[in-house]
Amino acid sequence: MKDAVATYYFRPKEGITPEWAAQAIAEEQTTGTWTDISTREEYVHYLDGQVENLVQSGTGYQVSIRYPTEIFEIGNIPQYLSVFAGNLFGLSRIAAVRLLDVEFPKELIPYKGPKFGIEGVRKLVGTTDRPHVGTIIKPKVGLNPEDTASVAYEAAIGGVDLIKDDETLTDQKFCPLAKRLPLVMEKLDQVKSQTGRTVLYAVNISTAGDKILERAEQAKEMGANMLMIDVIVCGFDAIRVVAEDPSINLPLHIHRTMHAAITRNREHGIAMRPFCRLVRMLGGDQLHTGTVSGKMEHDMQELIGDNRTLTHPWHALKSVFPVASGGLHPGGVADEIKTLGSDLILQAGGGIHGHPDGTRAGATAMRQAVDAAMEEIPLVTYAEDHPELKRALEKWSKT
Ligand code: CAP
Ligand code: MG
Repeated sequence: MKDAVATYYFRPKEGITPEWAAQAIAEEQTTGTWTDISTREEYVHYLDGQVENLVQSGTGYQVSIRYPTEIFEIGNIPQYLSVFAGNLFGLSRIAAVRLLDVEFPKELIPYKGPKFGIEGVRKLVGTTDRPHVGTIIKPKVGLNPEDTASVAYEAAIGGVDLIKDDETLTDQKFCPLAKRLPLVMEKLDQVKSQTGRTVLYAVNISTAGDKILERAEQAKEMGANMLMIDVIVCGFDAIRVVAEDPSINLPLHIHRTMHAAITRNREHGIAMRPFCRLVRMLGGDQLHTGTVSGKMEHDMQELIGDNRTLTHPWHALKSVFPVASGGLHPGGVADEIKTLGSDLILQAGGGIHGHPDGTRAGATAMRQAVDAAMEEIPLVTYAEDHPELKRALEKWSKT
């Protein structure tokens, strides 16, 4: 494949033909504008966008726009986004437009992708095929470093594979990163010596563009074994900058706070799919894509396709671990695995720390739910001789 091909859903306003609207998008994003211009010289036309496969789709239309590779500055993600996902969203004669996916030619991916990927993260934790269980320390802000570390210990000893900061916790006064990180790592070392298990801690290094590398380096020096970046608020290049630094060499957990402002509307904005591709090419090792059963809005088919985009072969880049998170609890685990498969991280904040018997029991209940699902035993049956799971199901569900 030589060119990049972006697929859009769109709905023109009344009186506007789909052909006109599709052409307007192609021109706005490449060599044209709203009117004829005398400066569009003949030699410029090799950069024109081409309209392809215009078809009806629901109450609107779907179209592919072929963008010549030469229009891109190789390796400049902000520039890529300006082409696929720039002015077109504001064109007033088009009522709604949503970028659904982008096919990238190899030439536009001058990146190494994930350093660890699913296999590498599994190797660190010591698993082969079961889903990983993660937790977000809750409350998301407010705990001091000592209590954060205690909660991390309880979750780790209870059985989680991954602990992460929440998106709004970075380096505030009440819980400075330089205090929190060593204390959490100390607890995880303790868990390692007690159980032999390695538990990852994704410390949130999200910050201003000119500071993120420094923060990643500090975290590495302080013993971090995983880093978390919030990709939409930090910008996609934040992943690249950290992933490409040879001195860091840590797996990257990619959270996506604010994505729903862009992805949620089924008619307008950008679907999660292109973001999955960008995160994979830029070097994220695990990425939130949503849950089947949880609290956040989702489209099931899009979710399944997003997870495939992360896990199926693509341009020889390592796969990315999809993270199911948001309102998840042990009662939902079987459905998640059934629909999304076992190359999955099941992450629960409230669903672990809200367990009637506390964090440790909550973590154990999540692991028990995973074991039950992997053995294809109904949760309620498994819960009969697994008290932590039983208590969780009593609180949240009996499925
Ligand atoms: C989950 C979470 C995550 C969401 C984000 C939260 O906590 O920490 O940020 O999962 O959603 O703050 O809601 P709970 P997504 O387990 O307590 O719900 O992964 O879809 O971006
Ligand atoms: Mg959160």
